[in-house]
Amino acid sequence: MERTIIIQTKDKIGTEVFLQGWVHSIRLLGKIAFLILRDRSGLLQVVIEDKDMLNSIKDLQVGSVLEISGSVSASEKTELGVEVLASKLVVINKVTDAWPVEINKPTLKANLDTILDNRALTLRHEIAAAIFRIQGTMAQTYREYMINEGFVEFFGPAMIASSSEGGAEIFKMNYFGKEATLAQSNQLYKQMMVGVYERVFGMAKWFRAENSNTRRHLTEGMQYEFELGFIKDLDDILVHLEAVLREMLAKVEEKNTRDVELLKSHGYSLVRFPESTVRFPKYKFTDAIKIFAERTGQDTTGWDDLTTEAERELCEYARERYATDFIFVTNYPKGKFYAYKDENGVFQNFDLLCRDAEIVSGGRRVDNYDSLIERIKAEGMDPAAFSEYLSIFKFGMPPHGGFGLGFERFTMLALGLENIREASLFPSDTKRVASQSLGVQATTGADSIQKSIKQLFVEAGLEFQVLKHEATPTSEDAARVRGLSAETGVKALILKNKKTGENVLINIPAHKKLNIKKFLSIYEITNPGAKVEFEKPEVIKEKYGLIVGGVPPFGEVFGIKTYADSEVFLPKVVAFNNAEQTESLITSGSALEQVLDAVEGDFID
Ligand code: AMO
Repeated sequence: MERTIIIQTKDKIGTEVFLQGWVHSIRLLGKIAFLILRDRSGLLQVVIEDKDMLNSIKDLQVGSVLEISGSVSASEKTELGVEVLASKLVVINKVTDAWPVEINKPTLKANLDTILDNRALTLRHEIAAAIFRIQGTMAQTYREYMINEGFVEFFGPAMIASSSEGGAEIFKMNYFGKEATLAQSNQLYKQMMVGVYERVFGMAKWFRAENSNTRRHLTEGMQYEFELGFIKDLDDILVHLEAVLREMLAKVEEKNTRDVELLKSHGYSLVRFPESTVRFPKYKFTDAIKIFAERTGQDTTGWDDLTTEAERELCEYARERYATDFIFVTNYPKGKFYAYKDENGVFQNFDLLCRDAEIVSGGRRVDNYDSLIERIKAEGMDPAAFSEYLSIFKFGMPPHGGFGLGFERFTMLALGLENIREASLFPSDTKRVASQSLGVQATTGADSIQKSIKQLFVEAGLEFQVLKHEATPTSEDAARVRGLSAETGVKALILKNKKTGENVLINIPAHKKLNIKKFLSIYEITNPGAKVEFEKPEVIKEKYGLIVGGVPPFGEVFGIKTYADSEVFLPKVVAFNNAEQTESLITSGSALEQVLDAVEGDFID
């Protein structure tokens, strides 16, 4: 029998259907079970009454892949208006492992770190799935708009010889013994392509060694590139930008109705445009900072860029005055080396701010060979490294300009997401590559951990002493051989989250007892409903190369989230076993507080 997609069952009441999908949930009620099946089109209730079938599903976990045959009947109790009574059920792939997070609940009850650590699985949650379906619509609409307007799509290189944006945020790589870089954007290439097609667009990867750990920075992303030849002024660019953004959101509302409703029902809200006949508000930089100064009383003298706070405030202003989430700021006092200055020395560049941050940069470009050489030199760069780019200006470049739209930034702000990482499938940032934590490459093995911890103190210029001694399996032993009082000791305990298997490390004063309830009250904020137990010594040995009694307080060094009771930092002298039972590091409480990356709280009786 041909497969029926879940959404089609609505039109097949009274007939037999053959379904394929994943177990979304199972409710076993003795002689009857309600199994919710998920496929690409939605969820369906399957009723199971047959004894053997009930037996075969009783220990099935969420995500198991099934084939079900059955008859469709109308049902007032289900959202779809139908349900299926199963006559045959085949388990194609059975899930037996416990899920690290519950993906079948309306909200994913896990913190962002856990969500990203398990990205391939958490993407299956309906909210994440909705976000990226919407992104797909945005991408398709961008492409369609550009093609309809006579732009040609181009695919620029991601590995390039020199910088494309200037600045220091460049990933360099060893390229067969020579140096190459990962493109910060397709800037130079889109300009080159204007010489070929006049109007071009691209959807390109960029890479930036941006050491900013914020809710809006990534190190890898996509930019919607756009470049237009024979422009008169900035407005030739802005009209397209405004129109394509409106079109992208309009198509999302039209094609992704269910996804948008789902997001709205979870408190997300779509970005607000001005009335269809009204242009986006636009302010020159000098006027924008005046508005900021007036609204906040802050002194903006000497500013050549907007601060994060100013961007937020200007967006607030746009909302109050124009009832829109967008505002252009033009003519910044500084520009990149390719940014055009008019005859009055004013940069013809702009940023588009949305909700509280910049989502697009753009402007007219320098099109004169000699001025460009000067500008490149002024940035401390060597024009020889730009020879191919520069060649186009000797062979006929029209007045031109364009923009780069940060795709993840736009998705985040257009949908009202909290964090840019939610708008990137497999985000890379200062701590992750393709969503995988660099913590998995954390130091392991007592020797390396020990050295890394000493290094932390050395780098911070803090004093410490190292004491070699007999093995000290307990904190009492440790205090005795150190010749210090028990109050000076720091006890590092490794716990395990029973549901996710994640380890956490808690530091408490050696003479005190851990109060798990108090710890959970903090831990539960980011891990709702979590239960914890002490990790087994053999697991600690295997995972981190550490023996209990030698575990140091620095969990982050070996990739474990770390907590510390505030009392451990109080004593003038503190001591802890540094990765071995036979070595102690002695320092002061305040020095420890400076170098220990830990969540502080009250975790003791
Ligand atoms: P710019 O460097 O301003 O301009 O980048 C354009 C847009 O890309 C996004 N973006 C980022 N998003 C997340 N994390 C980052 N680290 C990050 N860096 C940039 C932002 C930003 O507005 N070549 C020019 C564009 C042009 O003039 O055509 C450029 O790259 O949304």
